[in-house]
Amino acid sequence: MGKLVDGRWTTRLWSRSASGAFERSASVFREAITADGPFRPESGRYHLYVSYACPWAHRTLIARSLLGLEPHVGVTVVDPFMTDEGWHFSTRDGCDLDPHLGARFLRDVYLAADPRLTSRVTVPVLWDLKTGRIVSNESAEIVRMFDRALAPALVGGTTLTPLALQEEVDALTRRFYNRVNNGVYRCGFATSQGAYERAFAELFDELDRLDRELEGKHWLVGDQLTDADIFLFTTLLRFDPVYYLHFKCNGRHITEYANLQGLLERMLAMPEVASTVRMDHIHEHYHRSHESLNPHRILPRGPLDHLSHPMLTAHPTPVPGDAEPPRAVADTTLLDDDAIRAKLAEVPEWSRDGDHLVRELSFPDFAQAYAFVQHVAARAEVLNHHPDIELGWGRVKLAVTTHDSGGLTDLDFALARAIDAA
Ligand SMILES: N[C@@H](CCC(=O)N[C@@H](CS)C(=O)NCC(=O)O)C(=O)O
Repeated sequence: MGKLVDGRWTTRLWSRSASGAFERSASVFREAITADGPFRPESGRYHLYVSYACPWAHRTLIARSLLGLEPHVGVTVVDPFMTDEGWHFSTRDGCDLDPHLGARFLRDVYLAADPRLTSRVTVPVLWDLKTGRIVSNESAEIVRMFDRALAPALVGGTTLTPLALQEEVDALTRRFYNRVNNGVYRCGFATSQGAYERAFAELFDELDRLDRELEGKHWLVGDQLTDADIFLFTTLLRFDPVYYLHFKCNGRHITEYANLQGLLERMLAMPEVASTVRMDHIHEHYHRSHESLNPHRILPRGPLDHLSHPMLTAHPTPVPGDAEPPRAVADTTLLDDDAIRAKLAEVPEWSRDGDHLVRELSFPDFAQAYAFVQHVAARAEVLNHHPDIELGWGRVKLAVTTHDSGGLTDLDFALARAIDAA
């Protein structure tokens, strides 16, 4: 797994905590959509980058779906296999190419927001097409701003967490966050027996308690579905097929908890929720991406084959990004062919930097830099070979990077020439 350090992608091994406990880093983008701005509620202005595999990103997909925000917020789904390059875009089933920045990797979206960023590159990301900034990469806060600001302005009607229940919901989700949602990761990524035992005990204490508290009730707080149910659901869903084995959470299955299993089934019975579930992405992501836990990337078979679970086959899983993607703020017509040629002529040569051919261009504003990137991405599409593109506020860095261990190939030079001839 890698991260960005001062704008550069690095995959060196990170030091472990002295106790062997898994420590999750805090999300760095923490702004919000609010009626008085600067991120105002507007249809088509915001875009979610998610993985179907990720329980945190899944929260935002469910909120978007339940609140009726699909026509207003576009979605791009990354490939479930997170490699050493981090999350990437692909055309595999259920995945999307990046429609806005033409990025190859999710890290390029982060770098477009801040070229000198130091951060992990996580999903979900709420991207603002208007300013080219990341509003937030913190799932709980994205769900809350959808519920409090975006849906009331654009849809009306449904509320996930009514104000009267907010305090209770927040206290409960805070209580089970570290013990359950993050608790499964604390079990899975512990690097000492003691840290694992502590995480394991807290996880099952909390699951026992939640199961008791759900006795005779449909929902965790009040008599309606709230954020609390969504936040618990995305962990429950992954528990038996993945966490039980892969993260060593083998105290009990969720199917052994009558009330937790009831909540899981109640949520899956809602078409708005079932349509956000891709068990194949979940299964693949965890078992293939965590090399330290499963070095040979073997996908475990059963006995619980959740890929054909009856609850899910009853609800086919359409791609929630089916809604027409919102138009980007920058329009390619902002730069015509002459302008593109003039721009390339400003820095006429590619410079060679190890295994890269590099070209850095500056622009008066983000919109023009963005339009240029779209143009180049369209050229690259024709060649089915993509340059690395770093998009900054008024800056674009193109790098043609070889994927051949023998160094730059004819294909790389052809791509550079094709961009020149754009
Ligand atoms: N605090 C974040 C956590 C998001 C998160 O950790 N996402 C994981 C996927 S499940 C990720 O993208 N990990 C990549 C990494 O840490 O490098 C949130 O709740 O939104």
